[in-house]
Amino acid sequence: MNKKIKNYKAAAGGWGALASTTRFVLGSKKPAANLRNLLRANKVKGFDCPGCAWGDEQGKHFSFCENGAKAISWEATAKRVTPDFFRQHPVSRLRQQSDYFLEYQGRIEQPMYLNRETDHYEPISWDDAFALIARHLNGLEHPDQLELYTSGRASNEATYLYQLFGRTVGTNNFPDCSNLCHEASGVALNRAIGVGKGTVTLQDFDRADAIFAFGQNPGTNHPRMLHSLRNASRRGAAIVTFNNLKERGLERFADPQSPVEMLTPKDSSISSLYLCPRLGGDMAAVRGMAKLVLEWDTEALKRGEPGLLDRDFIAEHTQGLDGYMAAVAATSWQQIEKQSGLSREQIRQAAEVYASAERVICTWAMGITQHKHSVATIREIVNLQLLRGQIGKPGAGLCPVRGHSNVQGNRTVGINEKPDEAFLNRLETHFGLPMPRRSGHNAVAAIQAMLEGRSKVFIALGGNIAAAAPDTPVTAEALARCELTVQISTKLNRSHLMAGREALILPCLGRTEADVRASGPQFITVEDSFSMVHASQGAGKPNSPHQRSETAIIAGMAQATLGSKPVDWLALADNYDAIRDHMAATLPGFERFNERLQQPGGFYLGNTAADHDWQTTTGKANFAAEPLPAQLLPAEQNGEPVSTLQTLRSHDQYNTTIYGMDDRYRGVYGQRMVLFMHPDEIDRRGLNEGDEVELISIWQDDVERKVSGFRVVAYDIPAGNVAAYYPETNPLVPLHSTGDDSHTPTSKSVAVLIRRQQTSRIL
Ligand SMILES: Nc1nc2c(c(=O)[nH]1)N[C@H]1C(S)=C(S)[C@@H](COP(=O)(O)OP(=O)(O)OC[C@H]3O[C@@H](n4cnc5c(=O)[nH]c(N)nc54)[C@H](O)[C@@H]3O)O[C@H]1N2
Ligand SMILES: Nc1nc2c(c(=O)[nH]1)N[C@H]1C(S)=C(S)[C@@H](COP(=O)(O)OP(=O)(O)OC[C@H]3O[C@@H](n4cnc5c(=O)[nH]c(N)nc54)[C@H](O)[C@@H]3O)O[C@H]1N2
Ligand SMILES: [Mo]
Repeated sequence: MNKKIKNYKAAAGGWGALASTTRFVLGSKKPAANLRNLLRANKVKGFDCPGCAWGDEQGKHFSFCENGAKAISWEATAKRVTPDFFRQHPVSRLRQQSDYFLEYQGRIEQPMYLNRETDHYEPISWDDAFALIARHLNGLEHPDQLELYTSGRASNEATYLYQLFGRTVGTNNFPDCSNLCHEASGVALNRAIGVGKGTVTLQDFDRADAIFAFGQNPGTNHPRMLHSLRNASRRGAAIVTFNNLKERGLERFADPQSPVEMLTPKDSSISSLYLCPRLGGDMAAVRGMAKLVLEWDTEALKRGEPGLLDRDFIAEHTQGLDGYMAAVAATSWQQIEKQSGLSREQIRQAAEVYASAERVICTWAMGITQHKHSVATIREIVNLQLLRGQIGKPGAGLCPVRGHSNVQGNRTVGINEKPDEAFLNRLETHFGLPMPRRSGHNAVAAIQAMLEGRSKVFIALGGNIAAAAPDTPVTAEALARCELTVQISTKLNRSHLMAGREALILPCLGRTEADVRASGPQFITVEDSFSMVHASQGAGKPNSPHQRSETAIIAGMAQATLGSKPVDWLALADNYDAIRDHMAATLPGFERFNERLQQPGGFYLGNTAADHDWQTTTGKANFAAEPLPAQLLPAEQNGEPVSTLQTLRSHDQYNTTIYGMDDRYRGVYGQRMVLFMHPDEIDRRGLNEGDEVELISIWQDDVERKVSGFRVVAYDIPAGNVAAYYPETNPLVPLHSTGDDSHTPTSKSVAVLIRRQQTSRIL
């Protein structure tokens, strides 16, 4: 593979994206079928793109993007991982292969059981696999010894059945990928506005005067968002970006689906103001904006002009403004500038845009949610929006941009380790069974419980926890200590190799494939970042007749373990309408579910905060009055400089799935083991571009966390901050370095020492 670093000059999207899409479709071994598939993505009668959770613009000609095309082509491959493959490759040898190699082998064809004596996975029948699971579950001393992990691609129907299965067994242990992702958004928004979701719809982007995008890389991770941003910027709306790095997609974009933009040299610039705060500096930056807005408000009032605050909104809908104003007054400019890494002048420019806009949307993703003070940072963004009543009016609001395509839906239908009382009561009444009341485990707590032997069986509905979770060797040890690990998966991954004493891989259908059950072809439903619930139906021919739908697999496990308590599980798996009837009876907002799905484009679940119905403890929207963190990470340890590392995604990956070795927009080709660093910092450390370094993270324990073989790349990033790809850097993230109240690993602020690689000479 040709490794190189070469500045990418074009806009995001454009011909580069079209060329890359074509390459992926042609390389998928099923080009004709995949082209048909792409044309069905995100259409009213098609499937929901498994790429991301951005909403669909109805009526658009094509509704996929380059990275959606990769996700679709990657899933719909003709390649298979057969029993023969496993006969040829012992597990210990597979462990030495890269994540790219593992997933590249294709779709898992049959259920497989790990034989520890031979170190090989061997085929097992579905019935025997379900019986093995039932034997383990029925042998547990306590239901809380079971962990049920979910990754956010699974459907509403599958996850609803999954939570009912877990709760009937008797546990609320539902660790899920969102614990590693947007948990802080849910916690902060619930406390502030009484609902853990974004308040805007896709149409609001057409009406906003200003959009503030914090800590996210839409060019790679939600490319369809660029269409909304591009349209907004063309209308003259201001787009203000806060990003630790200069990301191409936030600078310039050419729409690969627009003939005019493709054929003329004109591409759209996206951000009218682009600020690069230090990692974790956003709370300080937003505090600075609020400080100016409050100051300008006072001055305006003194001059006898109308103030800047929306006083009617504040009086009617909020509480806690005085406390917040005191917290702002107590925060000095010196502290704001130091922590944000931005000057007062830069913050003033952002505040001016904010203060002069009638309608403002704030969006954010992992650059905000994966820090120690993420909940406080999101509360600060809400504070700012409350000052001018920017919630619950057209063109304004809060928009956490979700990750996995159905992660929001999973939460809505009951994947929650701390379910609310009302939901449990409804389940009890409807199913006539007591539901467990003990709080369950989130992802970090589940790993700790497995490590200590308190949890014994781990079942995963998708995902790849071995690679996605922090502290890789610790997570591997936790899985190894389980009596049984079960992975319901499409493709081979690291988690299959980091298995428990007994282990199963259960191969499932993907979103793009036809799912035909006894009552005929089935569809499933998903919810996007804008609370739109809609149907999704695949049409592709399944890759193997042995694979089953996720719903059928869950029903099989449940029936073997529980019999028909409290439902005939197998009958539900034969007709998903019947599952939706149970959902309609137990989930608020899902009344007449089957009927409402007939509407083209699905239906809106609603958002109480957008209706100014504040379901908080105070019955109002709450200002938070927290001080800024006393300090972020230290700048040195024992005289050695310490950098703050963010772990992020390249353009050619989907979380732990590596599609290729390029990160086109950042100019990286043929490699992933790179460390982005400011040129001055490279000099100061006596390094050169291209040098190999090792990274050692600093944490309160004595464990050495180290990764090596990273090449230094000069990049436009604040000095003292560095960036490298996930999951290669996950061994550096300490399991217990988590966000306050969110318990999310601090993957965007890891304290690291950077040392020139010690090359061992073997003579
Ligand atoms: N193609 C593709 N699409 C995806 C995914 C994928 O892996 N590939 N993953 C999906 C999932 S699960 C998720 S959660 C989303 C993730 O979407 P993103 O949140 O965009 O993902 P990251 O790559 O982690 O990028 C973090 C961004 O925040 C910036 N950043 C980091 N720390 C800070 C900070 O402290 N302050 C500020 N202001 N900026 C900061 C980084 O420079 C980077 O641009 O994407 C989803 N969509
Ligand atoms: N250091 C660091 N760590 C991180 C992050 C970070 O930014 N930095 N980001 C975190 C975030 S935001 C997230 S969301 C997590 C992601 O964590 P996960 O959701 O656990 O991981 P994925 O890589 O998305 O899972 C990929 C696997 O899912 C399976 N799969 C794919 N499609 C399907 C399907 O349709 N059904 C089923 N059953 N299985 C399927 C395939 O076998 C594939 O190998 O990682 C987190 N970890
Ligand atoms: Mo995520």
